[in-house]
Amino acid sequence: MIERIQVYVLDIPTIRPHQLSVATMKAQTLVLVKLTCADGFVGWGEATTIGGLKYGDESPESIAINIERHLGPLLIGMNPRHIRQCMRKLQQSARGNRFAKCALETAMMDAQAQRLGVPLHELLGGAQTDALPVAWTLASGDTDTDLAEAKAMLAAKRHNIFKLKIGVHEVKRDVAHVLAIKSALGEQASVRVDVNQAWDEPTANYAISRLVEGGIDLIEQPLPISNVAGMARLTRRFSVPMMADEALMGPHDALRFCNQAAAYVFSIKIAQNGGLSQARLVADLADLYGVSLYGGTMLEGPIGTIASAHLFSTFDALQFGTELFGPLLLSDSILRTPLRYEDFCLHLPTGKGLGLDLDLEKIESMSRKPLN
Ligand code: MUC
Ligand code: MG
Repeated sequence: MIERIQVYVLDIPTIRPHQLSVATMKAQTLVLVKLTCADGFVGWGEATTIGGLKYGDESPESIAINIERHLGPLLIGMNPRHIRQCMRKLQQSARGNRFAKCALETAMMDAQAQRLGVPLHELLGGAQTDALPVAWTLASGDTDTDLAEAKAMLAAKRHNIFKLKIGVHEVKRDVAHVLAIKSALGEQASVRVDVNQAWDEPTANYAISRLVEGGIDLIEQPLPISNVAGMARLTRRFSVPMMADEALMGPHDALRFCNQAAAYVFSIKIAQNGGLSQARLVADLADLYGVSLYGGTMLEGPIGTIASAHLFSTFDALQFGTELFGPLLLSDSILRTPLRYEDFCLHLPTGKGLGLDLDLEKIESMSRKPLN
């Protein structure tokens, strides 16, 4: 029986400002869920978003209060082994709230995997790899700083895939910034851009023509999420792949993108899609329609990052790697044993459930009191 659900909200400064077209982050707010079962098993989940309400339609505060007041109580007394039934109850009783639902499903899966004595990925079909390639996002807002950061990452063998956040500045300045970094790094790195919906279609046509010539490998969410037809036109027009990110909020969006051939790649995010099972469904749809996969992040801490890693490790192919670097952007850690980032990859933990060594006292002491 599910006995207790607790929420923790932690504000952790980032190691440097992280500039997206929608927000400049100087801190990240982790929303964590602890689910305690009557048989003694405890599971953890995470529902972290970006920039308050600037990125998505759930804020850390709304997630926390909705879990505490509405979603959590629905699960109290239910059988924690029957995760599908529990998720069905949440779907039937509450609209939206994809991030909150993701945290609860992750916590149930963590507890159930521990109960069965297996790593979480075994509930999702089993890992097909134990090392996931990890991109790093260059988003300091300054070309020289970004380049120095990329060179340091290459030298440390931590990342050789770089995603550049653009869309804040005038398009010519953004294009010059990206091309300067690509030409300095050359073939030793894959350089991609994430526009976070900042362009209209004419701007996208202008910029992407130049980015293709400069050897950029991937264009992420260049247009607003509502412009699916525009994404389809860009996908047809350019040889460089278009990737859908924010536009994918579950299987229905994924199906629309598949039917309209509106992206060549899907960024799979567990929270944005409403949990591990829904994200799995999106990935399966992508496979059916010949869409390639990328493992996305909401810049979560270790819990959301490793939950995502368990799912991504089960994919048949992850053609564009992942960007599971969230914990590395944080200036403090909630783990007693750090995650293993080595040889350009994140290495999957081998323990039961999520397989994390959480510092429970630190989580308790760092959490906001009260939560809002
Ligand atoms: C996004 O839109 O992809 C992921 C990496 C990063 O730097 O920002 C996030 C959000
Ligand atoms: Mg993105």
